[in-house]
Amino acid sequence: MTTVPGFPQGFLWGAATSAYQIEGAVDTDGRGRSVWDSFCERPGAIIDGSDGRIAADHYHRYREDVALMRDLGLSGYRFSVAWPRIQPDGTGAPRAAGLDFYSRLVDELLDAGIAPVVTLYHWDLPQALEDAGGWPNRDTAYRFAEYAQIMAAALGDRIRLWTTINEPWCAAFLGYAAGIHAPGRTEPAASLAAAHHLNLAHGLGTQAIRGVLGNATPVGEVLNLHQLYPLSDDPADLDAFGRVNAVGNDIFLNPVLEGRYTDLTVSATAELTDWSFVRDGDLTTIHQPLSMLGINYYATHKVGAGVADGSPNPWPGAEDARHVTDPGPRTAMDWNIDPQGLTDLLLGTARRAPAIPLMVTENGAAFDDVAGADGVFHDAARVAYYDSHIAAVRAAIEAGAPVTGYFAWSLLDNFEWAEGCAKRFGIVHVDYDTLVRTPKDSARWYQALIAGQSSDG
Ligand code: GCO
Repeated sequence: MTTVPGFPQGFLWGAATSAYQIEGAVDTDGRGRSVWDSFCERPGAIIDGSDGRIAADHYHRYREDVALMRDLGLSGYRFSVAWPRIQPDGTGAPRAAGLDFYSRLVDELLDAGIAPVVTLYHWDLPQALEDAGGWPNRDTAYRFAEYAQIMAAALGDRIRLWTTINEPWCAAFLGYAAGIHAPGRTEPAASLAAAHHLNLAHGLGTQAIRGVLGNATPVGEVLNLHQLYPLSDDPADLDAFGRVNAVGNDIFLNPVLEGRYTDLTVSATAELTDWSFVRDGDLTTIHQPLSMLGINYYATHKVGAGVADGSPNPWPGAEDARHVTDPGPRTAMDWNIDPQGLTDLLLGTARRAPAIPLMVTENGAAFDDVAGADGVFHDAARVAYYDSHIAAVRAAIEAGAPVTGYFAWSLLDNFEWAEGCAKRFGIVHVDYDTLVRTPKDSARWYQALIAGQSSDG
């Protein structure tokens, strides 16, 4: 095993994907419908009108994809399980075909020497559970625990690391407040109940997995913590910054790390809800020992005082804040490129949760890739993005942050949610007509880094 200078022995070098974004095969082997199948049918919901019906067809090509990962030398692969393949209606007996797909995938990874890192929920809620109220409905958290128990029994000790919920901020607030992700609801009060029930699902799910596999089973959660900076030290800017931080970060971090919601989280949202959806014992349930905390990082922004314009946004209780990004180079998502933000975020999180190993569970960039005359995608901008951000992780480690893995987002070009197939995050190009995979320069660069051959390393 090689070690990349500046990174600890055993560090996981991986890539990440999610089920709805790559699998396709939405009607295959009895898979049920998810909220994303429905959302994609809503006119105007997806910028280019695309959907995940075929995506990268990974469901049929997973062997080829694992072979690609082996070739790149990855030591870890983070993927998600499509809940509707396991329980088409979100409840009841599991479907053998769904379990079998993930079981085969895991075996294939293990044969290739790649550690499987599973995410149980990456947003593809069974539509039947949404029809029963979705995440604002408390019962959804209990359904999630049942599903987690099924997966723990099926995949067992073959999994290196379980993660429960991916980016609950997006699921709760893009899905139920801003309405730009499935299920497309714009109900800020309900979105706060959704956030609490996603937290509860993490706690109940963790208990369910450890109930099957034992208390030592590695279980964590994945958050897209927002690396925010106040626009100025003007009190109005600091007030807006504080509220955005409260509903962007603290609402997820404090319950899981400390078993409480902060006063500011509650007071900032007091006009929307009285928080009566929090029941006795919930915070203890959410506050399970974390084996790791996953951080997804892309960009930074500054926050100051502004004026609510009445349009739905994903910051319930802080709808009036102004969000500004620094000028300078941007990705195709129009996100700023700020590697220092990743160092700051890792160090800040490490200070808040000193005993918990951290992983960068997603980091990467979309650019408008153009093939060279040789048919290869010379994605120099993406290489530069990875180079600077991996250096930023190294800097955080050197300053004491306990980072134990890094996962490039993403292995493959894929269905980028509301942005459809137009935004490409892969280190491997996917031709959506032929489904042919072609590693981009960034994949070769990452391969060399992992092999310890990078000039940079
Ligand atoms: C996530 C992410 C991914 C996105 C990526 C680029 O939640 O894990 O949203 O699914 O594709 O972050 O936007």
